Amino acid sequence: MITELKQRCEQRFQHLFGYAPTDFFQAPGRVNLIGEHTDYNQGFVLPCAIDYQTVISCAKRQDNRVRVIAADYDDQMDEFSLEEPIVFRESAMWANYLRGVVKHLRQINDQFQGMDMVISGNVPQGAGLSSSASLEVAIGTAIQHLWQLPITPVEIALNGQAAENQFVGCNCGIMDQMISAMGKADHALLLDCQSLKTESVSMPDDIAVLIVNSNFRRTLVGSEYNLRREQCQQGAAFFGQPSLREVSLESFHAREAEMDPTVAKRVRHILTENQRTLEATQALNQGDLKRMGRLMAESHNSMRDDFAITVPQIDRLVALLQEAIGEEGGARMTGGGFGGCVVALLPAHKVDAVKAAMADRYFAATGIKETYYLCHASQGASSC
Ligand code: GAF
Repeated sequence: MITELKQRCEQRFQHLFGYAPTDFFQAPGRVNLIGEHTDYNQGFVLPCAIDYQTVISCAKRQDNRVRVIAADYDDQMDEFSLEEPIVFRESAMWANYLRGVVKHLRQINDQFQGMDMVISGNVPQGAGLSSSASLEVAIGTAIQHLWQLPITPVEIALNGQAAENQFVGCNCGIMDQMISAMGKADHALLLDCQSLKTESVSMPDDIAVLIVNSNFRRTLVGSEYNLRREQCQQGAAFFGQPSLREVSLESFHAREAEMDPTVAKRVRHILTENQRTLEATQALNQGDLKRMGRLMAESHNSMRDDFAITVPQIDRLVALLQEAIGEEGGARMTGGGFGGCVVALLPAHKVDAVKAAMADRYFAATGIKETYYLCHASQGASSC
């Protein structure tokens, strides 16, 4: 798949700019195995990078102009000068990810000049698989390599998050950019979102990562996401702490009854989800799919009952997958919520049987047909 994206970027570059690109870079989307909404609470997440990517072909320029073509948006071009303030473009949303990354990068290191780029990708958009983070990280990686800037993958991830928070206006946490920048082939990554320390967790070939798109379009995702952030912040403030990372389950249980009931539920999800994420890391390290499946089911129930970020269509899809998979493995909603994708882990040899068992059961229940992406835990951003 990456070969096709590269060819497309190379061909469009040559055709539209009239010369050949010098370099190619890629950054992947991600699927989160467990640890949802814990990142902005300074907690733990366990995502893996997937083999769906954003690819960039590029070349340095001798002046300060930046020209970028979005091959997937009818070759639309964005062009601006590094000598002028970089401003938000209402008419082309895709261009703001690029502009935001460039603008924030210049605040860390401005030792780069203009460049020409062509971008193309195959991370499904609006499905909760982090197409925007992969775009931000791909651009950051391209600039870093092209101009040999002394900045690390963690800084590229933080820069992507800053662009998204402050320029694009989406208040996301750090998980998506970190896994896109730091992913390791055949591994998931336990990420401590407080220290930004990572630990690779092996994903053996005999465990399949099956992503199932509910094709239920996410709505409310922005406003509800921000509301969950506020409620978690209220929870931390109730305990007099800067974040929920500093709150233990014991102190929560001791004072739960005094709390606003909605805030208490949100806090319970975060605290138990952190614990499940650490347990899931152990389970995966031991190749224990049964335990992993139980933890995924508990995580889904917690997102449904305590964090209230699932929708009936997703709950149905998860229940059908859990039934089809049985005890060896499991399924849960993945990502920000309110629609999007479900992630399933199962023995690789059972994938066809599980898909066959699903038949048209989801369609019969919801009137929507699901889409499957069988993924491989992949390498993070790199030249390609
Ligand atoms: C979205 C956000 F971008 C992430 O930072 C994370 O909070 C996730 O939702 C929920 O776990 O993908």
